[in-house]
Amino acid sequence: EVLPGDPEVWKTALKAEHVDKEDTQAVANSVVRHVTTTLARQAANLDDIAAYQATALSVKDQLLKRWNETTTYHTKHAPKRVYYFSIEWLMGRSLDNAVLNLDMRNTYETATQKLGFNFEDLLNEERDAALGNGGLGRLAACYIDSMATLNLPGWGYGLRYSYGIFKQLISNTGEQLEAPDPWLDRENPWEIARIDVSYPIRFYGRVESIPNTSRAIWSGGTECLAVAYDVPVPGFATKNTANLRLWASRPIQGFDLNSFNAGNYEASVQSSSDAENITRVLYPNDNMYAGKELRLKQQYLWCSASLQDILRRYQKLDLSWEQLPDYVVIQMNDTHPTISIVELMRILIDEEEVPYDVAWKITTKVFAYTNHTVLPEALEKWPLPLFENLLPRHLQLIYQINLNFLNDVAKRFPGDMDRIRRMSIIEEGTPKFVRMAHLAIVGSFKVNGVAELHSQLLQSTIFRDFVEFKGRDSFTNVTNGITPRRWLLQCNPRLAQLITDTLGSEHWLVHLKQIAQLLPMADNAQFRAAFREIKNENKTRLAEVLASELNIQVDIDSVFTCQIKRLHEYKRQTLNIFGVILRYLQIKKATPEERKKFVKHTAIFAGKAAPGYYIAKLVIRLIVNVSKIVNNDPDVGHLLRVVFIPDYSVSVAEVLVPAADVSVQISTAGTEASGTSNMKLGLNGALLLGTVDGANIEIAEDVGEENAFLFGHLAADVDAVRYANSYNPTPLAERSPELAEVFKAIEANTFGDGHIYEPLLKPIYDNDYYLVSNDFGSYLAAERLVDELWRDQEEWTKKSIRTAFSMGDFTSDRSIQDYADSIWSIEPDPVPEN
Ligand code: OX2
Repeated sequence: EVLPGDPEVWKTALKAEHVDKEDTQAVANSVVRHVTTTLARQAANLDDIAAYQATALSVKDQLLKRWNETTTYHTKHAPKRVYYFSIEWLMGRSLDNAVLNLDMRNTYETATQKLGFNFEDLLNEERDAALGNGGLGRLAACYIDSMATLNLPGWGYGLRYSYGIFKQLISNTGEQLEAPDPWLDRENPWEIARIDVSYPIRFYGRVESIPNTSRAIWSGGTECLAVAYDVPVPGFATKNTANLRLWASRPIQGFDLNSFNAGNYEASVQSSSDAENITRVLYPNDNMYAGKELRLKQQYLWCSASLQDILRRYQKLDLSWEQLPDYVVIQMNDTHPTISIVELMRILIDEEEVPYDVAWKITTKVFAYTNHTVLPEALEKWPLPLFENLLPRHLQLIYQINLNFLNDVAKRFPGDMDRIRRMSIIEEGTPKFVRMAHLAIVGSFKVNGVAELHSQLLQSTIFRDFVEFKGRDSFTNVTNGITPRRWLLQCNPRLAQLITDTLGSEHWLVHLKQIAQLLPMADNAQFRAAFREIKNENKTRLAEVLASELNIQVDIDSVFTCQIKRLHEYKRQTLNIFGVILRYLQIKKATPEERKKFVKHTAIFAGKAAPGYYIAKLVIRLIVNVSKIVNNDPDVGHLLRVVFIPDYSVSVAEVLVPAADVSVQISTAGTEASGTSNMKLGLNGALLLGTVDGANIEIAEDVGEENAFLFGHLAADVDAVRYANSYNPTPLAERSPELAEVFKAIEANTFGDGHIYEPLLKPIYDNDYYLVSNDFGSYLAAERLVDELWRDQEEWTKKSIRTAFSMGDFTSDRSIQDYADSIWSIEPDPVPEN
């Protein structure tokens, strides 16, 4: 490398910057340097917040060195790269994860201790980066961790929302209230603002076609800037550091000087605050399409900026556009980034003067699309008038893409008008709609689902026509995974240590399959005792939090059942809480002698409801009000506790996951595409209580069905039951006498005014779309098996050990390797260690 100025001075300076992994003093020096200079604070008035910030900044220095080396190396080497486009990145906290991945946790712990701080306390000062709703956003976070760890050249692209997912408060009456999440208020030590990396983004305006070409000029409308913020993401035990580039919207000019000079101050700043508003807040819907113009603006700003960035990088290689797919692959996390297919066409055709057919060939070799849901209410389709107004040139291109596509369909299936209508990217009607999933499939070379069953369902139901047209090879499955660094090493350090000690090395953290070697330990009484002791310690830690934060006393000898996920009808928190109510009624009815036979239960719930999702909010209300009655009923004693933990987040999950005995995964079969809390909980030894749905199926296969509690109707039977429920409903008491008893208790005001819950109960009486009543009986039977097994703690622990050590396939490293091999065709390209 050529160094400007005096190379010796450079070299000495760079060397002085080096911090040895084990050098506690050097780490302390770097923390103190940030205290005194970056933060301008003194030792005397240093609180935990500032100490956390200085520590984080010091760790970021380490990350940036590796980040620089990685980017320099990749720039020189120019490998094919993958770009993961996700509108959500649910990263959680970074400090603990970073020091673990850097192998500097001990050094930082000791250094901060010597400076007078408790490292755990500092970790708790960090605010979660909660730029996501649930599984989809957390998946992206696990995936970038694995991309970095596997030394794959890849970047993530997303949006830097000023406000992440809302903070959930629970009122006295059990209602969810939403408060903003101003996570950037304290400054974010993990990002670097790249004010020099920004791109103009246009909205609205008009289009003029250039005669005798396929080109057009898009002008007018309004413009703003997308500015890059980079978040370095370290791999585990490698120098390789990935980049997560998040865009923030900014006005192109500070304010409108003409209005300002004319004395119209409000108008002069209006357009500037309009621009800033685009990336102001994350849309708080999970698995639910809302159709708001601002959301489409977010999507376009993010996609256009990311593509401009990628193409600028590519152009430095000085190659032809035809070679783009040899250097660039873009994975679309759901349909949210689908507009980037059209944006790449626009840039190639209108700006780079590439002929239409050539541009289409290039584009369709660059994009791949991951679908995460078959739920109709989650599929994005933009009202055409809204779309045309905001992105007029893109709509023209979509018409052209659709025309060519439907011509090809017509050639393959002559006269099949119904098929053409079904497959069209434009849905007819008033208004018309743009179907983003269809556009995503037409513009991608590969489409995948996120678990075996889900991928099969995609191919046999909503995308069936497309499989018939494009061929089976264009469709595949990549089962989701989770990073074992955060979801075992970080959240359950004692279990991680036990594994490392027993295996004799840490390799399992990057080759998770190796934990299967520990399966025979299930039959070792001493190991079981150690394993159980760790689980109990994790339960104790959770119990302390519940006592101090919620004033609820739980018995750590009870079964901790955990259902921790977004509130959604298809996820059926209802089944769980109705089961709890039935248990409560049974305890009430029992004699003191009979009560002794009950297995003690602690039912733990956590999760947010979309602010506009009335039924989901009502379920929270029911859970909270049931918990108030049950937890304070002297008849219940220690037999039952119900806990709703407010404001679920990644960092809350890190406390819950290691403490769970039972993983509650009870969606209606065929509705949960994969699920990922099932993987986190399983890896930490929770037994699966679940339906035959999503990744539950593959988990049960791997852990062995004898170690899991499966129940409920199968996906293949759901439609028929649903049909019977709505067209020929039998009375609830016939479908499920137990559920009828539960409903009666609710209606009799056992948990406060029963009237309130009518909108929740009525649909179950009337047509029960999600099969709650049809699955209740087998759910209760599965719970009885749970209770029976719990009575034999040695047997339970055996199954728990077998569960944990059979989860080797559910690491995101395996998922990412699958993507790299079967979709991206990219190779590891590790930054050389010096
Ligand atoms: C979620 C799915 O509901 C969940 O099953 C899956 O595990 C997760 O994505 C990651 O693949 N929004 N969130 C999801 O799908 C959509 C749409």
